[in-house]
Amino acid sequence: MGMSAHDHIENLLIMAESNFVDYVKIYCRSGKGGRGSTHMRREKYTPNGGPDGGDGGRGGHVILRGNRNYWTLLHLRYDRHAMAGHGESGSKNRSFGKDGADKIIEVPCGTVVYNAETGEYVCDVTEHGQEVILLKGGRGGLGNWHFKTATRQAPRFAQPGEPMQEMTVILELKLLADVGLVGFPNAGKSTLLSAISAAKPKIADYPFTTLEPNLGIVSYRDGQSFVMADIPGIIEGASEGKGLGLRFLRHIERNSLLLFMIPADSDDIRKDYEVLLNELKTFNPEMLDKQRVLAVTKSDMLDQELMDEIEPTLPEGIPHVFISSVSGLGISVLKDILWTELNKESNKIEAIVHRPKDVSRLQQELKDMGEDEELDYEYEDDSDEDDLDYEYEEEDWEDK
Ligand SMILES: Nc1nc2c(ncn2[C@@H]2O[C@H](COP(=O)(O)OP(=O)(O)OP(=O)(O)O)[C@@H](O)[C@H]2O)c(=O)[nH]1
Ligand SMILES: [Mg+2]
Repeated sequence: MGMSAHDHIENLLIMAESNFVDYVKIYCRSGKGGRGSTHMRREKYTPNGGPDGGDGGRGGHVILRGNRNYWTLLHLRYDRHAMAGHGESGSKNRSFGKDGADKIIEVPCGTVVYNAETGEYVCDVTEHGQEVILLKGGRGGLGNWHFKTATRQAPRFAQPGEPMQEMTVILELKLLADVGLVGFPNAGKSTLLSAISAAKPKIADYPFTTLEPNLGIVSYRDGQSFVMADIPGIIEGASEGKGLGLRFLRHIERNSLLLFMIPADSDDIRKDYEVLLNELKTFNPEMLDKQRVLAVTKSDMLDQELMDEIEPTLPEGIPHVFISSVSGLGISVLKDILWTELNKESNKIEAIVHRPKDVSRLQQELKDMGEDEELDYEYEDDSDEDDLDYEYEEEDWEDK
């Protein structure tokens, strides 16, 4: 049964609340360093025992860690303040203060971090287990005994801990796949993915069936495999924000190969190809550096004669194949082509430069995602006025 336009719009609205979270805004704060102690040793028979104040502990870092068990950023929606612990102050007997606890943020592989205020690229996490220190905890201050000199037997000062750092960041998920599917809505992208992988994306005869990206593992000969990403259809103007395309185009930024999919019943395959290409280029010119393959989909609708007629009109300089996910036509040839292209040395080096975000555009996207709330955090001043026998003086970090 078909779906009315109205139902369809409903569906698009539901998307805003979908579980596929590919943007999340969080406030991060590292821990400040504990300060050095200014303690003076005073024992019964050594009233002027000298300085014995220990060093402060390091403040906790805010660390991002790649975790292949996460596929979205959803879990972070409920944990928007990532705060590491403060280092504890040093104390007498040259005792070190305890280090503050690190705050580890588990993220899916393919997470890119931007500064929410400036839109600047900060870092990315691509590998399982990879750890990136997003914000460094402050170093602990040195205790007063470090500052004892021949002429200064009783330094009544110590170093303060280094301050904490804070930053509100946008985490963005860019799926990592080898092959990205590019096509207009209804081109048969999801059908292909379901035909050659175990993925079960929704398929239907109306546009924008796919509202969120799907990944599938395509097995090739001898136990080898590659990953294919099916994203929502792209329409003309997608790079300016039309349809769903823009939001998802970034998911194929990291694919090393793009499979263009244009149905056999298109009026002008070459023109459709140019439109798609142009959208990619407008979005990010580097997308054109990727290797491309063209599949003419739904070719079960064609006979050999028609294929021979269409063939010379296809765009030059790009491998093409007539396929049908329904009849199986051309599918193994397609896999051969994809495998060959993926393994070409020239296609392996895939270095997308993360450009800064256009902040105004980003704000709109965040608003659409419900990610535009203010996250500033008010924290209590928990500076610990502990066992100080003396007026506390600070030895600046710069001096050391
Ligand atoms: N005859 C024929 N129909 C196909 C073939 N592949 C897909 N279709 C049909 O084309 C329609 C669209 O297929 P989808 O796979 O949902 O298309 P899509 O490109 O994922 O579409 P969006 O998710 O909206 O972007 C469905 O009705 C499919 O059954 C094919 O090889 N032959
Ligand atoms: Mg689809």
